[in-house]
Amino acid sequence: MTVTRSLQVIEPTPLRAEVIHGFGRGSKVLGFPTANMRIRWDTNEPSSPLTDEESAVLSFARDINTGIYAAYACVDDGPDPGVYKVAMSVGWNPTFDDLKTKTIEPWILHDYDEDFYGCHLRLLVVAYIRPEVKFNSFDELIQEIRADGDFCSMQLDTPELSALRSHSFFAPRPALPVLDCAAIASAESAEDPAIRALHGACIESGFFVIENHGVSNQLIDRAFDAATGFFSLSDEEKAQHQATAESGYKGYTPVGGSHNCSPNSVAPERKETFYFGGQGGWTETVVDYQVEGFGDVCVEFHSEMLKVSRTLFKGLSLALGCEADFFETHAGQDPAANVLLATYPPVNSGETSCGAHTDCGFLTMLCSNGGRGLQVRSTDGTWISVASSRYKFVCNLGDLAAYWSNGVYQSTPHRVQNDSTTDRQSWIFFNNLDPNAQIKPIGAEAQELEAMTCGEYVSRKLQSMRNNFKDCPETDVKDPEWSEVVEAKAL
Ligand code: ADP
Ligand code: RBF
Ligand code: MG
Repeated sequence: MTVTRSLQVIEPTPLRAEVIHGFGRGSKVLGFPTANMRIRWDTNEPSSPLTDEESAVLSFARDINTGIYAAYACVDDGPDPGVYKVAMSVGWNPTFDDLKTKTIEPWILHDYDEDFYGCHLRLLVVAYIRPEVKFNSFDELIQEIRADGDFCSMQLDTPELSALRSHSFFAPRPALPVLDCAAIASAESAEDPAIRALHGACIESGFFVIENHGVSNQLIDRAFDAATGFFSLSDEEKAQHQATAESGYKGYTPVGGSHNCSPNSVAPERKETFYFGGQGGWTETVVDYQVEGFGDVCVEFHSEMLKVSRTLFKGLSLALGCEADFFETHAGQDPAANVLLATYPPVNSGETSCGAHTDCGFLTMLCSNGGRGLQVRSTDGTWISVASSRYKFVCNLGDLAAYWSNGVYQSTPHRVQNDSTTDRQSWIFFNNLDPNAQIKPIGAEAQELEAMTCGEYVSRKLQSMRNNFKDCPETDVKDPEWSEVVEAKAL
């Protein structure tokens, strides 16, 4: 089969859609993973009205000539912020005669460290290359796709096309600051650039991302595999370890079974959780259930995250103008450190994954398997959709940290809304300091503030949530009108 390619430049066409699972043909093994884009073919009986973006993708899939195209792409909510070159197919994939729907399949000419199912892909289609062909062998198909990659790569580097990388479609969007945890660990003063960056982030929103935290990729991968195994057990199996008030809410809670995070969530928030941990060097083994290694992973994850939180305590002590061991000495010896392992299934219309709230504790660190969901409120009331990478942690300060800092640092409202079509899974680590330690707000006159322990402070709000927000007005974080969600740049 002879295949010829020629460049036919088209009007640059922006498309944005969720990355969904394709045919699982192991194309990664063949060397060209394709980020299949979600096309809403369900317009006769739509599950929800099509957005403008969804309509644009549907029209493109319907109307454009099938064939191979060149494009640029960037992943909105995912692990890597770059704009990269793409070779893509639009059509019926005739080599596989079992496929009955058209697909849009971009092969991004870049190596990503992790998958990004559930994220949104931004694609600017810029040129047509060749028609699609039915090949007689997979070897032939693979060879031609490779050649398409080379051809597109070369063409997309020409000045004419390359200028489109700065198309407004790829304009920078808000992003959380990314901090180097190793630099925080080795810093010795408030003037160190790593500490200044931490200070700036805590004043601004209390939200930041850390990399170089020392938790191995391998442990993180094991954690997500074990969690998937755990949540796939039958309801009966999981219910054997149901969380109760007597268990200190430790254990398993099904969808609909836990408290809401916001008084404004009308329906039970759509999340399924497993909660574990305790004070200080918590080493109690979680029952392995039928999932091999689940208990070990829980213990290891807890202990590794505890170390990282101690590094951040040191950074926060310096940033607030104290001795490096301030938090460790006053309230970090035997901290209450718990982990909430959560799965957020895609929401149905009218549902929330987790309503808007501020965290009641000191420091939260989130390790999420990617996809969409976490949104942080910005000062103008819009919601910023935060990018996910399982190997970088999104950290935020809670109310207790804002209180210790005498209001200098922020505890910012955030929420989870999984409006993608795949589950979102998160390992969320909370370090709420030593429950018996007296809070000593830095820089405040002691007599101005109520004497209180960290434990009292945190449990007040937690109890209120568990009582359905009956008796605690300060937790009444008003969920503003559904304001616009601004898509953040990938991490
Ligand atoms: P599927 O059959 O589910 O589409 P693939 O083997 O085609 O599986 O792999 C696609 C997935 O691989 C994407 O959804 C994305 O998460 C991930 N991926 C990693 N690197 C790339 C890349 N360079 N281009 C496209 N997808 C990639
Ligand atoms: N499938 C075909 O059947 N015929 C093609 O000519 C063809 N060309 C492709 C070119 C590129 C650049 C890419 C990324 C894919 C192409 N495919 C083609 C689609 C391929 O069959 C599909 O991506 C894999 O089977 C994974 O689902
Ligand atoms: Mg694919």
